[in-house]
Amino acid sequence: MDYIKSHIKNSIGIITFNNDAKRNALCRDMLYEIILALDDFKFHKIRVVIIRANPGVKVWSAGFDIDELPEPGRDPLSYNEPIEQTIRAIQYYPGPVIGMIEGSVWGGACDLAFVCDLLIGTETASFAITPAKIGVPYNPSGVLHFVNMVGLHLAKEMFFTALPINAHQAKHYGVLNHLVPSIEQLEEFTMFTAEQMLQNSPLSIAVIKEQLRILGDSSAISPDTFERIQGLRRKVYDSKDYLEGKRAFQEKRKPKFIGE
Ligand code: YZS
Repeated sequence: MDYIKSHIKNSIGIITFNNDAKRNALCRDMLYEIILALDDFKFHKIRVVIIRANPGVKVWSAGFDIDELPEPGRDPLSYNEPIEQTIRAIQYYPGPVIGMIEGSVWGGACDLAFVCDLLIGTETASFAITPAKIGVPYNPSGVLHFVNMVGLHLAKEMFFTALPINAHQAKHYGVLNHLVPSIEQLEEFTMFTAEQMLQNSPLSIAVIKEQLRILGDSSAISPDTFERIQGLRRKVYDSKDYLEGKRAFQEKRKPKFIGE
């Protein structure tokens, strides 16, 4: 199946998530389709991209496809996992990528949305980061995306509670650049914003975007510290709790975590 639709409208590239039955859970094939669409837009020198879901959805994306999480013993979010490749494809896209958000955004999809250059959403938008709900050891680059976006304290609250922040909180904390009342206005305002960007110098925008990415990632850590973080994360993805989190989701029950 096609997990996404991609087309070009008024010189703007549009990627639409298209697996409503599975709440746009980000399976590997869907992530590869997003990467291919971005590659294709880049090849055609498309200067602004919009990532959206079908109009009227309650869930923008339910996050990483939990059925595809590896069994314990393997890092679920290592550098070359498709979700990480997709996140980098958005960050490295040489032009603005606008996340157009209607509905709830979960886990890895929240990370994917947070690396978009701008987010515009409706009242139904909400954002949750959920590794603690499943027992996943989140990765350092992902954790940094959240700290950069919402600051340390809210990042901690979001990670520790795994509860969503609503559209008004998201606007208040600067996650949403703009909050609009309806899907019609969302489409209109997002296209208007993208068209404004098309008026400006693409080279200047691409270089400023890359500088902001480099500066945003520029908290240096020593190799020793990095290895310590990896060691800590391994304890989690080798754990009984990680296996329990995945099984509980698949069996549609609450997980029983034991801290081992
Ligand atoms: O029962 P069927 O076969 O129709 O399938 C159901 C769900 O099992 C499936 N589905 C998913 N499958 C795999 N991975 C997912 N993330 C996922 N989400 C949903 O889609 C079918 C429809 O789902 P329902 O639950 O019946 O839909 P609904 O009642 O509308 O509820 C929607 C939500 C989004 C509230 C619900 O599906 C949900 O809680 N999904 C999981 C959200 C979540 O916790 N995502 C985080 C995934 N983890 C990550 O992204 C990272 C690895 S991490 O954990 O680190 O953050």
